[in-house]
This record gives sequence, C-alpha cells and structure tokens, in this order.
Amino acid sequence: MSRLKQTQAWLALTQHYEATKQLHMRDLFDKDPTRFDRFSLQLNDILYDYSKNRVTDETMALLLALAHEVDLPTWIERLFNGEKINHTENRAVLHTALRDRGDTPVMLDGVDLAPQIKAERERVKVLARKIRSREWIGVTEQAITDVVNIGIGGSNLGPLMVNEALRPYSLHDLKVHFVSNLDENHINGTLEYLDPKTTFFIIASKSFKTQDTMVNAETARQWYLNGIGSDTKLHRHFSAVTANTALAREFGIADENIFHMSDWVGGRFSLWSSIGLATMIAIGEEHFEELLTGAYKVDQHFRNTPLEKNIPVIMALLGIWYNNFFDAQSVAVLPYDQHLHRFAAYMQQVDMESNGKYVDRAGKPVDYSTGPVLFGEIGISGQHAFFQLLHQGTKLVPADILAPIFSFRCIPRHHRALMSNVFAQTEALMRGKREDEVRAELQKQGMDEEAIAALLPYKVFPGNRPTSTFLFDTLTPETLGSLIAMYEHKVFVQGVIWDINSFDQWGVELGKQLAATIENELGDGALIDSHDSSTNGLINYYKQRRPPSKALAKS
Ligand code: G6Q
Repeated sequence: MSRLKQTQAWLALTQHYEATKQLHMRDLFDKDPTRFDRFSLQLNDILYDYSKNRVTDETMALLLALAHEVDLPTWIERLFNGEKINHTENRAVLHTALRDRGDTPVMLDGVDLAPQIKAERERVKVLARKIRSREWIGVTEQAITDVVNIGIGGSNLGPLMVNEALRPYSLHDLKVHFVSNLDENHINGTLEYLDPKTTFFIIASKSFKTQDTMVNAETARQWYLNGIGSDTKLHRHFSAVTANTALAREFGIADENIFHMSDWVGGRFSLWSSIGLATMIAIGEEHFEELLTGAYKVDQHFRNTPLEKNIPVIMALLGIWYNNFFDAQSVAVLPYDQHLHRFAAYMQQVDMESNGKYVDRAGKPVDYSTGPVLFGEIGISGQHAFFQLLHQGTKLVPADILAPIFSFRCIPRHHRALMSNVFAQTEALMRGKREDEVRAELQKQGMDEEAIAALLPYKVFPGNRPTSTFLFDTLTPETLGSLIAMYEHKVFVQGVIWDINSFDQWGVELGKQLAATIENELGDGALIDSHDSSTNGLINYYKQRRPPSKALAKS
C-alpha cells in the first residue's frame, strides 16, 4: 500500500468520510449561521467562499493534518527555493521567480536569476513599446497593425486566455491574433484578412521543434515572402520566444528579435515569461507588471500564510476530499465573466497536464486516484447546456464559480441579472429541492394530485452539490494574475499530496514523437503494415482516398 494511504490523516479521513457522507449541506447551513464567515477567506479584492462544500470543522482539520503529514510546508519552500523538484527532467520549477517583486535573490545553481529575468523582460518591453507606439516599422515603413502569435499548448493557451481576459486594456488599433492549430484553416483564416506589410509574427516555442508551430511558422514565412516578394526585411516582421536560440536563428530570425525562455519554466506556467510578449504588446508593460504583481501577492500569501488560511491550500484540499474520498472524477470551472471565456481551457492544461499521472515520484504506480478531469465554460452558457447534469446527474461534480462585482461598462440591468444567476445556482446546487417543496409548488400552480404524483420525481433535486465561489471587484490585470496563481498553486499542492511530479509531461512528448513517425509514412503512396490493423487501416484508407500528389502538400 502507498505511503499516502498509510498516513494517519488518510486513515482518519476514510473513517470520517463513512461517518459524514450522508450529511446534507442544507442541514449544516441551517444549524450554523456562521458557516459562511468560518468557511470563507479574503485576499485583496478576492473573496473565496468555500462554505458550500461538504465539509465540517473536523473534515478541514483532517485535511490540514494530511497536508502536514506529507510535509507540504517543506515542499512549498522547495518550490520557491529552486530545488530541482521536476526530477524526471532534472529541472527547477521557478515560474514564481518571474513575478518576484522582492529584493531577496532568487538562486539557482548558485546564480541569482533576478538580473537575467529583469534584463530579458526589458528587451521584451522595448519591442512591445516600439510596436505599440508605432515606432516599429515594417518593410514598407508602415507601422504594425496586427501581431500573430504562433504557438501551441503552453506557448498559446496562457497568453491567449490572458489577452482575452484583459481585452478592455488592449489597444483598439493593434490586433493580436493567436494561431495554434496545425489545421491550415487556422492560419489561413487568420492571415486572409491581414497585410504582410503590417503584420508581425511571434514564433513562440520553447523547443522550437514542435511540429504544429514549425509548420505554421513556415507557412507564415512563405505568406510573407509571397506578399512582399523578398526576405530582405524579414527581421522586421518575425520574432521568436524560445529556449532554442540556434534553431530560431536557423529559421532566419535576427538575434535582436529572439527572446529567451529558460528551462526552469514549464510551458503551461510560462505566460509570465517572454512568452508574454504577445500579452505585453496587447495590454502594455504597466498592465503586464500588474499581472505579475497579482501573482506575486498570491505567491507571498501561499508561502507565508498558515495552511488553514491559505487559499490555494484549501482549494487543493477540497479537491482531494472529493477526488479521493467521494470518488468524484471531474471538476468544473465556471466563470461568469465573458472576458474569462478561455479560463477553463487554460486551467484544463494547467491541471490535467500537471496531475494526470499514474506513477508516483519513485516511479511506482499509485493506488489512489490522481488529477481529475477539468472542464468548464462560461457559467451562464453552461446553465443552458450541461448544468442539468450538475443538478440532477448521478455524478458529483464540484464546481468553482468566478464572478466580478463590477463589469467594465457595468450596464446595471445586465450585471444584476447575471449575478442573480451566480447566487441562485450555488444556492440551488447546495440546497436542492425536496419532494415536499416540489409538491407545494405544483399545488400552488393548481395541478391535480394525480398529475403531481406523476411529475414529482423528475422535479426533485437532491442538492448537496459543492461549489466554491470567487467574487472579485473587477477583472483587472492584478486580479487576474492572482486568480491564475491560486490555481497554479492548488495544482502543485495536490501533486505534493499525490506524491507525483506535476511538472513533467511525458504524455505530451509521446504525441510529438508518434506524429513525427507517421508523417514520414504519409509521404508516399505505399500502403503500410507497421501498426495495428486499425491504425494501418485508417492510414491506408487515407492514402487511397488522397493520392500522394495531394498527400504531399507539405510544402
Ligand atoms: C506545457 C507543455 C506543452 C508545450 C507545447 C508547446 O507545459 O510542455 O503544452 O507547451 O507542447 O511546446 P513548445 O513551446 O516547445 O513548442
């Protein structure tokens, strides 16, 4: 049996689960008018209400005991101190260093990282400033009107989400686009409306080897060459963010336009690094700094606050409670702020790529469930789609709700109606609707008893469905930075408890490897038999339907 399952706290939690699993939150609230006060925390303008969770004081005490038993405080220090906790890649995990506002040096292998982080950020700022101020001119001496970030995964989802979230802070006459999909429709659909003379590309790839990004980058270069007729001023239109300077140079990018990424920043945690170039161009350096400040404030909170008042720790422990004791398989992230419409997609990567692991730090298969399936959508849209399952399905889906007190333009009618949904949903998910309540409602509508009896079971809601609510004033860069960092640290804490390495991604690497082999096999018309019958069958069907002349459309 794993060490985790033998900890005192785990054993106690197992018993506690059996003893309390039938408790209904409705009763817990009825009995304790102070529940909201006791189970909510505030950090700057973010209120975190976790009172609508299936926990008692004892549950929280046992979960906190578990965190202590796995030595969480030491792990937090290891993270911030740059220990190589990503042991399968022999790397430190220092995205926190990128947003450090303190004076204490951030040491890695005896070197203070702060000066190099500052210097690289300064280079990014200079470029962003020039493009924003129209000082940066293209091949025909015209200013840049469109910036296209070509990248995928960690080199796309974070900046894309942030750019969407902070749209009100963006310049209106400078558009920033994101291309990630290898499907040509993505890049074609984007470039179709752009002019090569006024378009600037960022090739964002830590490795500068990812097939998706490199194929799109080559298409972009060809589009530029076709439009301009030569490559003489290519350096005015192409930049790279990468840890692989040699390959960026080989691609033809000028040294002054190559921005460095370090190996101690994982792709999914890299939006704070030079990968933020597209964000800085969109929102400007001051707002980018505010984003970093928001994350830094959470870093400080996470590092220095006792576990019982520590928001990321509480988020993580609640996740463990549902995942490992209630056997919940998924979690939902539901922002009620349109600007956060890519938040769940980004968090899906942060969470699932980090904690979707089945072996522990010692390389042994775990005997407990690890990372959940994270999904999400704008809450108000979800209400008209999948909330049915949240309310009446047979699965327990703990949900996070995120909502602003003020939206940007704040048309009162919109915001009041929106927020009434936020409060109503969390209340309904928690309380449910009992048989007697449904009956009374139907009687009031004048329905006869026979019809009521037939309809009753369908209209009963069991309730007891957990939600945690984040209310923040307005989605400013600082607030966004804080929210992202809370989730990042939640994922880290869960990885510590599950004893897994949250910072590698061998599953992603596998995908890259497999596609490279098969791409070669698609290069000619010969039928193949090197795979299983399904893969052979699919490949050969494809080849027969699409003869080599078309299949070879690689150029
Ligand atoms: C993130 C992952 C992965 C990665 C992409 C793109 O943590 O490692 O999503 O970001 O595969 O990789 P490159 O930036 O190297 O192109």
